[in-house]
Amino acid sequence: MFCYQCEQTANGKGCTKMGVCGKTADVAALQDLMIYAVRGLSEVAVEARKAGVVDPEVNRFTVNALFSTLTNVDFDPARFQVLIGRCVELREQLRNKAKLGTFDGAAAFQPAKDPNGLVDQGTKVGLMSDTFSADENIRSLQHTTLYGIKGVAAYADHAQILGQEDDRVYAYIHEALTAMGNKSLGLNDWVGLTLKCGEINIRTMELLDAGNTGTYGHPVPTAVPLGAKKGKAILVSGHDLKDLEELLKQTEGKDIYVYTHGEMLPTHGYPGLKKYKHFYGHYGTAWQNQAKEFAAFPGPIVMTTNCIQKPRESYQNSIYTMGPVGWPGVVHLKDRDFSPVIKKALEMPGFTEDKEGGSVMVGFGRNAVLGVAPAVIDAVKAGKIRHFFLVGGCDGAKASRNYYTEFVEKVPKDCVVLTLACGKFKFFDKELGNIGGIPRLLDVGQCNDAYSAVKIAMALADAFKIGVNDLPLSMILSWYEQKAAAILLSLLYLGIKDIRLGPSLPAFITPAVLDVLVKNFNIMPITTPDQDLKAILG
Ligand code: SF4
Ligand code: SF3
Repeated sequence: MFCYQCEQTANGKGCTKMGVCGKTADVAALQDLMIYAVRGLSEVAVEARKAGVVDPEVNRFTVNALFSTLTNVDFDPARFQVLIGRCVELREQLRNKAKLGTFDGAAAFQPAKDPNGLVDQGTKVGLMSDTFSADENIRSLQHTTLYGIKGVAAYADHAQILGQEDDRVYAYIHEALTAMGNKSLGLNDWVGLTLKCGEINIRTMELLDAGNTGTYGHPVPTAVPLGAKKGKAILVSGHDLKDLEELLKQTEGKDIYVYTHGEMLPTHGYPGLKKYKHFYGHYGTAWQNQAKEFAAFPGPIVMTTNCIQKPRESYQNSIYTMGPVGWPGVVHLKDRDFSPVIKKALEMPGFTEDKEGGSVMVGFGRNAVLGVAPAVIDAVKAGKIRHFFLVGGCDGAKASRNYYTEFVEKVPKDCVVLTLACGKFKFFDKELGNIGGIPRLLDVGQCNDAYSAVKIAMALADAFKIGVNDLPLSMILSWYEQKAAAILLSLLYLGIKDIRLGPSLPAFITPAVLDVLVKNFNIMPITTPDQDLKAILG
C-alpha cells in the first residue's frame, strides 16, 4: 500500500505497511480501486454532460464514494466491494442513457468477482501507478487536487443531504478526475486545476452553509454544558446535522439525553436543534481521544461521519456507523432508523447521577459575529482589539499539536481568537474572558463552517475598506485530513497570504510545489508560539 493523504502519515512520508490510522493494506487497495472506478465514472459523466445528460444519482454517488475514502471514514472492505460494483453499474447505465460509445482505461474497468481479486486490482492503480503522471511535480499537484476534491466531496455530500446542489460542483469533480488520466496536461494546467478546486470548494461550502442555516436557522451564542444529566444517554459524533436532527426526533419523549462528541459540539447553537429539550450537552474532546472517552460513556455512540478509530472491545457492540462511515463488524444504520441505538440506550446504564462540568460557548457563526460587527469595528478603531487570530483546523495525536494550546494561552489580552473545527479541543474550555463584552474566544463552528469564517473576514475587510490581507488578522491553521486540504486551497484561491500551517506540511507537496506556494502566498510552517506571535505582532 501507499497512502500519504493525511498529516499523520508514517514518518511524514507515506504509510506503506499499514496505516497509522489503522487502515489495512487491503482496505487501502480497495480505496485506490474505488478512486480508479470513480475516475472511470467521471470520464463517462464528462462525455454525458457534453451530450446534455446529467444524472443526479451519478452525481450524488460520486461525492458519497469519494467521501468514504477520506481519512478515518470507512475501514470496512465489504462496503467498498459494494460501492465499487455500484460505481461500475452506474457508469454503464449513464453510458447507455447518453448513447455514448465504448471507452477504455478506467472507464472500461471491470471489477473482479471476489474480494482478493479486487484487492489485486487495487494494488495496480494506486497513487504511484502509471494512472497518475510520472512527473513528480505534476503528480504532486494531481494528488493535492485529488485530496482537495475529497474534501469538496464531503461538503457536497452534506449539502445535498439538505437539498443544496449545484451542478458546477459535480461537473468540476468529474472534469478534474478525468484530467488525471490526460497525459498532455502540464504543470501550469495543474496549478489551475488545483486552485479551481479551492474555488469550487467555496461554492460547495456556501451550499452547505445555506443547507445548515436554511434548515436549522443561524447559530446563536449558546452555553453548552460539559457535565452530565442523570439518565439514559446517547452520544453522537461526526458532522452531519440531518442525522443528529433525526436522532433527536426519534428519541423525543423517551427519557434519553443526547450528547454531542467532537465536531458535533457547535450544533448546539442551531435554533432548529437546540429546541429539543433532551439535547443536553457535550461529552469528550477530539477524535484521537475517542477510545478512552467512548469506553467511559454509559450509552451507545453514533458515528455520522469522520473521524472513527478502531473501537475497543468494551464498546464494539454499542457503537454504530451511518452514512459514509464504516468499521468491519460494527452495525451500520440504514435510512436514519435509530431504533437499534434507542434500544441499546435503554439497556445501558446511562449516567447514574448529575455531573457538574462547567460549560463552553458556541454559536459564533457569521450571522452572530457580524451582528456585533459595529461594536467589533469600534473596538478595533479604539485600539481595544489589537489583532484577530483564526486558530482553526483539525486536531490529532501528535504532541507537537500542543503548539496550538500554548499559542492561544499566549495570545495577548487585547487580541481575539476565532476558532473552528476539531482543533479547538486543544483550548476550547479555556476562560479567555472578553474585551468590552466581546468574547475573546469565538467558536465559529465545525470545519464545515469555514465558509462562515471567510465571510466574517471579508465583511471586516469591507467595513475597514481594506483587503483581507491587510486586516489585523492572522491564520494559524492545523490540518489533518482532506477537508482541511480543500479549505486551504480555498484560502489560496482567495489570495490569502501568510498562513501558518502545522503541525507538519503535507507529504504530498514536493519541494518545487512548496516553493510556488511560498513565493505566491508566503505560506509557512508554524515554529514556536513565542516566535510566531512575535513575528505577527512585532
Ligand atoms: Fe496513513 Fe493517513 Fe493514509 Fe491512514 S489516511 S494510511 S494514516 S496517510
Ligand atoms: Fe476533525 Fe476528523 Fe478534521 Fe472536521 S473530525 S476537523 S480531523
